[in-house]
This record gives sequence, structure tokens and C-alpha cells, in this order.
Amino acid sequence: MITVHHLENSRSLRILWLLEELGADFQVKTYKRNPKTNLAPEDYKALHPLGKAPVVTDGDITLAETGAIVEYFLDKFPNSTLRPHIGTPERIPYQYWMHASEGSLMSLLVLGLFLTRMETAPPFPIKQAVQIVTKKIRGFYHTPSLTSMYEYMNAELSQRTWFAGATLTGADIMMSYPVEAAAGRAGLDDRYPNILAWLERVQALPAYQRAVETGGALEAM
Ligand SMILES: N[C@@H](CCC(=O)N[C@@H](CS)C(=O)NCC(=O)O)C(=O)O
Repeated sequence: MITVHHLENSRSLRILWLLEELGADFQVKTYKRNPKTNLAPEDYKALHPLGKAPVVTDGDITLAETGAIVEYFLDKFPNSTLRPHIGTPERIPYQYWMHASEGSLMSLLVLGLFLTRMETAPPFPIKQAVQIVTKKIRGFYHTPSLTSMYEYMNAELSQRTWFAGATLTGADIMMSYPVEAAAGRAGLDDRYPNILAWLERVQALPAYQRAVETGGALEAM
């Protein structure tokens, strides 16, 4: 039996959505974040050496890392249309967005989250000094990198309905979490209408809605 160990308000929502799209038979075990630290609870940490969501078990196999889990299930359901065949034009953007989701976009969003925490958390005597540093990091690296990424995504989505082409693929599932996070807290607004229209298409999909019913909607952190 496939078990999705779902951490509330986390990347594991993508796996619930994937399995709904695949029509897989699975069960869900839900875990709450530590209310003080927002980290996964101890019983989640026991599932895998890194203890990061998502973790999925399939019989004796324990899986972690969203992209690897998506590929595992696309191997297990080879007739699904969620992965373009090797050699097709759609395969190139599929692979790019599968990896860019966590590798490029999500890493910028996590950096932004920590910059914001650094700006707001320190006590008065050091707050101003910290803010001078974070402003520099935002100015020379973070804001231009994130803006380029949003512009690139918006341009790509002016040419196609989904990230890899005319049909939904695993790349869209991978991109859903960072796009929702970006729209919630990281300046992804109506300057990028094609991305927002894509997000509306995602949220209208019955399988996505079933995943949200099971796992809860994502909330901005
Ligand atoms: N690149 C990893 C990131 C995993 C990750 O950081 N997951 C977050 C949830 S969105 C987590 O487990 N946070 C709680 C914690 O670090 O304890 C993946 O996509 O699986």
C-alpha cells in the first residue's frame, strides 16, 4: 500500500495531487508542524534520515524528495500522460521545469523567507545593521534573480497552456508549490498574468481539488 506522509501546509500536497491524477490507490497519514518552529514533528523525522516532507512509503520502500517521488510514480504508472516521451519536443521543457521548481525557484523563495525573518526578528540594537546587509543581498542578488525567473515563467506560459506544452505534466505538479508560495508571499502578482492564469487552471482541476480536500489548502508562511 502507498502511504503519503502528509505534513500540513507543505510540499507533500503535490504528491496527493499527483496520485489523484494517476488514479492511484493510496492512504494518507497527516502530521502537524511544530507550532513554535514550524518544523516537522519528531514522528515525521523518524520516517527518513532528513525528515523533510514529502515522505512516501510504498510497501518496504521509503521515498523522499518531491521530484524523485514524482519520477518514481511516473515509472510505476508508465501509461500516464504526465511525462512526455523521450525525444518529443515537450520532454525538454518538462525536464527543465521538473528541476527548476526546487533547484531554482524554490531556493530563491526560501532565501527570501529567511531574509524577511532576518529583517523582522532581531532586537533593536542589531536590527538596523542586519537590515543593511539583507537590503544589499536583496538588491544585488535576490530581487533581480526572482524577477528574471518570474519574467521567464510568464514568457514561457504565453506560448503554452502548461509548462511543458498543451497538456498537464509532472512539471506543472512540481511548479505548483513554489508558484502558490510566490503568489502568497513573494511578489508574484498581476505583473505576471500568464502565471496567475496557469495557477487558476491548476486550482480548477478536479484532482487538485480532491488533493486540497484531503490535505488542506496551502497557506502563506
Ligand atoms: N527539496 C525538498 C525540500 C523538502 C522540504 O524542505 N520540505 C519542507 C516542507 S515544505 C519541510 O519538511 N519542512 C519541515 C522541516 O524542515 O522540518 C523536496 O522537495 O522534497
